Amino acid sequence: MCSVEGAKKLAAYQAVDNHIKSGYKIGIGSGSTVVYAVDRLAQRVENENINIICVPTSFQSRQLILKNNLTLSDLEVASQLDICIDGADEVDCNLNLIKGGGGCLLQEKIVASCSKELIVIADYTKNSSLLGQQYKKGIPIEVSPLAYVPIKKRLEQLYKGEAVLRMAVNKAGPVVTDNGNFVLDWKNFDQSLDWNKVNLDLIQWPGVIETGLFINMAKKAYFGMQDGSVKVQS
Ligand code: ABF
Repeated sequence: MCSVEGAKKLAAYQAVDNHIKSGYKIGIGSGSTVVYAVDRLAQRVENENINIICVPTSFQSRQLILKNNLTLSDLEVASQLDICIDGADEVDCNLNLIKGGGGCLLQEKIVASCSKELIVIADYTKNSSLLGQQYKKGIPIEVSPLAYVPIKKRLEQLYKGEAVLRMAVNKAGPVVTDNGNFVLDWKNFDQSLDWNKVNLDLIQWPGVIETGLFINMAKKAYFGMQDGSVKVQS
């Protein structure tokens, strides 16, 4: 029986071993599963002497890259990446994703969109048949602080459910993203929504910076499973 933490490590190690080649420019996602991917990248740099360049998707992943002595870059220098390896909050059977539970959705989506392929690494709890069924904290939507109330009202009126302003753990104030924005977590929506349409609609609303709906972006997902195997979905 494999723990959730063990499952994250299995998925991350296998994805890095299967996909990363010397010379690659790599988008480094955020979250706890990515920590294992960076760990494996650092081992491979040390043991195999591979040469890689890493572009972070958040302050957290920038720190990870630096701490592991990997070569840090950015999209100004490396605007076309070979691959992006990132976690997710939920992955459906068509590889559509909910991301942004960690608040890094904007940079994650930008970096993924500059990559030839987005490879998802996750533990078995993230695997879902219908997007929106599994992840109970809601779909994250990054919004301008100016507009969080009108966007919340419009979202609830048009699409139902409840859009909750994400608060800091100590409740002293809202969570502020790496980009200076707020996050609305949208819950209890109608499960039968067409997520592609919803995403295309929301990103046009003034004040919506980005959504945590990653539709048709991922190429493959690696899930560490309870039995110690890795399930690969493409
Ligand atoms: C990032 O980290 C996010 O988009 C997602 O919210 C989260 C997944 O984290 P973990 O790997 O800790 O489950 O990838």
